[in-house]
Amino acid sequence: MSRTSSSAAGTGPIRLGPRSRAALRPTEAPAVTGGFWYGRRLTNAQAGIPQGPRLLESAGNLHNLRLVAGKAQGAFRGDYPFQDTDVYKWLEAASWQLAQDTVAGRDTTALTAEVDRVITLVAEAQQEDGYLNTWFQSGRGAGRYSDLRWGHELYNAGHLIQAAIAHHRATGRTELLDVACGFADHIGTVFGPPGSGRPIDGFDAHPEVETALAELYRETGDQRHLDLAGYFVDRHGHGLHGHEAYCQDRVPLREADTVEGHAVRQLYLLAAVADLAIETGEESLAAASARLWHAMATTKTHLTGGVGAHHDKEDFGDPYELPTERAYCETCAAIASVQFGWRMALLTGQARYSDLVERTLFNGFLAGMSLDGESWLYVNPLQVRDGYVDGGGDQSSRRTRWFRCACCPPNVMRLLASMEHYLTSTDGRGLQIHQYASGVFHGEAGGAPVDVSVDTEYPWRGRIAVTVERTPGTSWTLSLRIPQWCTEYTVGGVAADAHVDVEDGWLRIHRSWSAGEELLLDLELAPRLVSADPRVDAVRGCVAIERGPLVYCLEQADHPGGGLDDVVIEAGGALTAKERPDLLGGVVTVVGTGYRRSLPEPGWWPYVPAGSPQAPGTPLELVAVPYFAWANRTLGSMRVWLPTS
Ligand code: FUB
Ligand code: ZN
Repeated sequence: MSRTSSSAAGTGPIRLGPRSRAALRPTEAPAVTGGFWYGRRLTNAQAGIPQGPRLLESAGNLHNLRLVAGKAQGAFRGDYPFQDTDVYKWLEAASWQLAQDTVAGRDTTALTAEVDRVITLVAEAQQEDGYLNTWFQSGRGAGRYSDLRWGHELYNAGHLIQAAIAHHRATGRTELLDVACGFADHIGTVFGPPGSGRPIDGFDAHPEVETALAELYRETGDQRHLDLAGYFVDRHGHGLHGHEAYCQDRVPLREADTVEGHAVRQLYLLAAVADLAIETGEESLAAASARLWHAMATTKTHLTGGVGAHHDKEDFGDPYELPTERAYCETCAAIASVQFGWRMALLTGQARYSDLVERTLFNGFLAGMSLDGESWLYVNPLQVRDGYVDGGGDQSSRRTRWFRCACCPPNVMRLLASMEHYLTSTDGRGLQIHQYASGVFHGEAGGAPVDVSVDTEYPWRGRIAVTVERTPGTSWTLSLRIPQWCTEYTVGGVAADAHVDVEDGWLRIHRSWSAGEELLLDLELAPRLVSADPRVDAVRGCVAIERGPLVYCLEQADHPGGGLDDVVIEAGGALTAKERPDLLGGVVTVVGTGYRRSLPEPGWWPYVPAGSPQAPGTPLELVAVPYFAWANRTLGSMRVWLPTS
C-alpha cells in the first residue's frame, strides 16, 4: 500500500476555512457505496482512468513533458498550447480516485505508481523560475505571455494547481503541490495592476487559474493566491482583450447581466467569482454570480442542463436561442456549470442550484462518457437528423476514443472521481442532502458529528431511505432537497415530535434523533411530458419526455423501419415506464404512442400553403431511453424534443 494521510483523504475539490462566508460547507469523507453513481464511478475507475497514461502517451502529451526536460528528441506533438492540461486533469482524476480507494481500503499500488511516474515528468519539465508550459518551452508561439488571448498559460497553471491540490489532499504528499506553488509564485511576480512593479497587467482569456488560485489559498493559507485570483477577475471587462465577449472581456464582471461568450470560459470564471464571494464576503460578487446564474438557468440552458448554443465559438447564444441539432453543449461546459452551481449552493444554501446540478449531472454531463467508459462525446446535441453523417472527431455526434482537442474526457474523469463531494453539505446545525446516492455522509451539529447512510435505487426508483447512524444527544436538522421536477412525494418514519418545514426546495426535519432511525422519502417518478417557454422557437410545438431527473430521447435503434424525422408523439397518450435490464446496461425506458407522418417526396421547394391537408400517419410505439445512454449502439438518428403534430 502507498503512503497516505487518511485525514487528507477526507476532503474534496473545495475545502472551506473558518473564515469562509458560505451558508453551507462540503462534508468530509463522503462515500458513495452503491447504486447508480457507484456503477458509473466504477466504470470510470476501471476503464476511464486506467487508460489515461496510454492515451496521453499516444497523443504526445507525455512526450512534450520529456521533450522540454531534455529527455526526448523531436518536436512538440499536438495542436494546442493547452496539451498539458490533459495531463493535469488526468492527474487530478487519478488523485481523487486514490482518495476514494484509500477511504474504501482498496489497494492503490498500481495507480500510485502511474501517478508518481507522471508527476516526475511534470516536475522535470518545470523551469527554474517555476514557469511550465511545454508549448512555449518547446519554441512554439512567440514566447512566454506573448499571447494571452490564445496561449492558455494561466489556464494550464490552473489545471496544474487543481491537480496538485487533489494529489495533496488525497495522499498528503507535496511533490506536485511544490511544482504548482512554484508556478503560482512565478505568476505572482509577473502579473499585477499598473504601479505594482510587475511587468504584465493582463489576464488569460481562458479563465481557470482564478478558481484554482482561490483553492490554493484555501490549501496553503497564503493570501497572495487569493489576491491574485481577485486581481485577475477584476481585470475582466476593461478592454485588455478588446472588450471581446469570447474572452470574457466585454463588461466588468460586476456589471454583467447575462452569461455570454465561450461557455467554458464564462463558467470557470463564474466559479471563481463564487469562490471569491465566499472568501471575501464581497456582496457585489455574490450578487453578480447569482444574477448571472439566473440568466443562464432561465434563458440559456438546454433541457439536459447543457449550455452553449453555437459551434463556431463554442459560446452562449442569445436568450432562448437553444437549438436542438446544432446545440453545442460541450461536455466541459456541463462540468463547468456543475462546478459553478455547487459553489453557488454552498454560498447561498439555496436548493435551486443543486436542482440544476442534478439535471446537468444526469443528462448533459453523463452523456459525455460512453457506457463502457472508453469513448466520449465533446458536443452533446439534442437531435441527430436522419441520415446525418459527420466527419467524426471533436465536434461529432459519434463517440470517439480521444480527441485532437481532448479537454472533455479527462474532465469527465475528474468530476466522476470526485463526485461524492458534490452530494451533501453541513451548516453546523445538521446535514443537507443535495443529491441522492447510496452511501455514507457526515455532517456536524453544534460541534458534534452526525452521520447518515442513504440507500436508494435512484434515479430508477424514487424511494430513498435515510438512516441516522450517529447523532449527538441534542436536536439537529436533516434537510432533504425536493427536486424541482417533483410534484408529489411522501415521507415516512417522521417521529411525531419532529418539526417539519418545507422551504424553498428543502424539506427540513428537525428533532433530537436516535441512532438507527430511518426516514423514507418517496419521490413520485411517473413519466411526464414537458414543453418549453414559447420563446424557445427551436422546439415550439414539441414536447420532451422526462422521468425523475432523467431526460429521455428516442433513438433510431428502437424504431426500426424508418428514421426519426417523421415521428410525432400523441401528447395525450399514455406514458409507461418499463424496466429493461437487457438494454443499455440496464435502464428504465418510457413507452409512449405516436405515429410516423407520411413525408412528401422532396420537391423543388419545401414549403406548402399553411393548412394544407396531411396524409394520414402510421401508428408507432415510441420507446424512449435515457439521454445519458444515447450513442452507445449503432449510429443513427436521435431526438429529445418530439413534435406533437
Ligand atoms: O481552450 C481550452 C478548451 O478547449 C476549452 O475549454 C474548450 O472549449 C476547448 O476549446
Ligand atoms: Zn471539453
